[in-house]
Amino acid sequence: MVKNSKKPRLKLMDIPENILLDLYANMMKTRLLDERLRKLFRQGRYAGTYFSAVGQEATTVCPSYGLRDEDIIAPSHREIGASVAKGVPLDEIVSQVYARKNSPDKGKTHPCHYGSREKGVITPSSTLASQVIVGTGCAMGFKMQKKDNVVLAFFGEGSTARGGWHEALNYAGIHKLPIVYICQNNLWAESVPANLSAAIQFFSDRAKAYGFRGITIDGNDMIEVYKTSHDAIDKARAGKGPTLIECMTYRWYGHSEIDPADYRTQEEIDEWKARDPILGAEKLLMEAGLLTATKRESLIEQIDQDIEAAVKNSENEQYAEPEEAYIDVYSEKFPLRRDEY
Ligand SMILES: Cc1ncc(C[n+]2csc(CCOP(=O)(O)OP(=O)(O)O)c2C)c(N)n1
Repeated sequence: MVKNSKKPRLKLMDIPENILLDLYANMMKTRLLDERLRKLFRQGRYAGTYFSAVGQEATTVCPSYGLRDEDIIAPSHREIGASVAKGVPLDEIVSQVYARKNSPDKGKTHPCHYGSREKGVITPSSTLASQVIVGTGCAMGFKMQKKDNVVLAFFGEGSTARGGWHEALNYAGIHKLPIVYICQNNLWAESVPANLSAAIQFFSDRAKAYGFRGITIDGNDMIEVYKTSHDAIDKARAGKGPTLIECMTYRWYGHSEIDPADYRTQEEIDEWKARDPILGAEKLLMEAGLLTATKRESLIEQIDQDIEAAVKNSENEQYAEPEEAYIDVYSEKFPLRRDEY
């Protein structure tokens, strides 16, 4: 299933100890937050629905970790881990889900459309792959401004069937833009299996048509995702153009909390749960003597406390006034002239 996998050649110790532990801590924080937000939805504590990414933590946390604030993330709806690893405060993440006034979008869009101007995360729109187009535009902006910043654009395999997705990658290939495209192939686009989204086995093969490298990796392997994505980020930063990385992974729950996901078999779910990215990382770190059961427990305790504080703060916040719906929607300065960059 996993093509071009570099797994046997990767060594744990190629990555500094503090980074390994930070990656693990960010994955754990993402998991605990995600599970908590699922429960809160089921308790009726906020409206809409919730798109869980439990099971997919390595594919979002590892590429996003260590980016600069000025680098940009263009997420879709299943990238809570990208916001966590880019350093968006928990209060902002939770209040986005609760649609409260203190949320970066002030409650304009629906749960899981995380954004942050300060941390360089574009608030996604509901139209699939639209963030890939906007992200590609940002990469063109960096190139025009001669900045060595990069963009990470995230999407599911189902989104690669959209026309705009292809136009964006074609454009990035032609102009060798500083962007890394990360496909979270979780085998399903709502109830549509991957083989009904494309007639090819590897979605990374799509990069060939646009003149840059595509690679398929084990998206549940923290080390493999970190190494592959950061090699691609370094390449993009050095002006050597884009890369498409297909991460094979799996969402443990339904498309959203209102989906019972009865189109999947229990065997498939069990097989992927056994490949839990967090358990895999724990095993590696414990074997290397970097993590102990006690350290793990105190990490979980601290994260749980921080999550509870963020939930409490969001629940105490107000909703925005209806008139505020128009604020932050239109630019006051438009068009931006070249000499204003
Ligand atoms: C253009 C468009 N078509 C359909 C939808 C409804 N929709 C939202 S998420 C989704 C599935 C997306 O699948 P994929 O891109 O594989 O991402 P995943 O949900 O698996 O993470 C669909 C069909 C939409 N938001 N936009």
